Amino acid sequence: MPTAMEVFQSDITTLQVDALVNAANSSLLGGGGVDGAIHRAAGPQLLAECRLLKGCEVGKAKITQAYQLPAKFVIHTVGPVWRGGNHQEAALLASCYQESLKLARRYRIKSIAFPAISCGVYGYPIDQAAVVAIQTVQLFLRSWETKLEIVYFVCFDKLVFNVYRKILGSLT
Ligand code: AR6
Repeated sequence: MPTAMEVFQSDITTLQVDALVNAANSSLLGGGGVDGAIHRAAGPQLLAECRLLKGCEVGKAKITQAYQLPAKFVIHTVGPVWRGGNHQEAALLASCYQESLKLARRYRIKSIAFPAISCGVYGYPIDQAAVVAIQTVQLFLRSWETKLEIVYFVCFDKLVFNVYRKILGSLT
């Protein structure tokens, strides 16, 4: 069975999936946006485990437990800050999705939910970021055998949801 990809408008912290992806910063010690929401919902044990990880580079990913969240794991990845598009932003953003999916594969994860990494505070234009997100996930799933049954792209607002839906629709 091929892995399904679905777009969802929701607060990612409410989802009962094997893994949630967090759009973190390189300290992994929390912040605003989706990172803040995940830490608030998971509780202080998440921050305690994150402290042991000693940070994370842009484009890389690290995994923790999910504590009070309904998910089983949190995969923390650090997206690039948008600096006009000529600073490896697309490659680094693609790497966030690849490295998160590599961890999902290693942990035999069946369902994973991605937020729109870098599209908030980090300023990545959503229409470009959504193409990178969807194409990278699609390529990974074609290239590697995984236990993944479903990949969710979770959009907080309608605008982001509509962009993803249009791009996914144009591919199928
Ligand atoms: N569920 C799903 N998506 C959300 C949620 C939520 N609860 N909250 C926000 N979003 P951002 P970034 C969307 O700023 O751009 C943090 O301070 C949001 O609408 O969370 O990668 C970190 O610590 C947007 O579309 O992440 C870093 O310092 C998307 O998630 C920095 O922000 C990403 O927005 C990372 O910035």
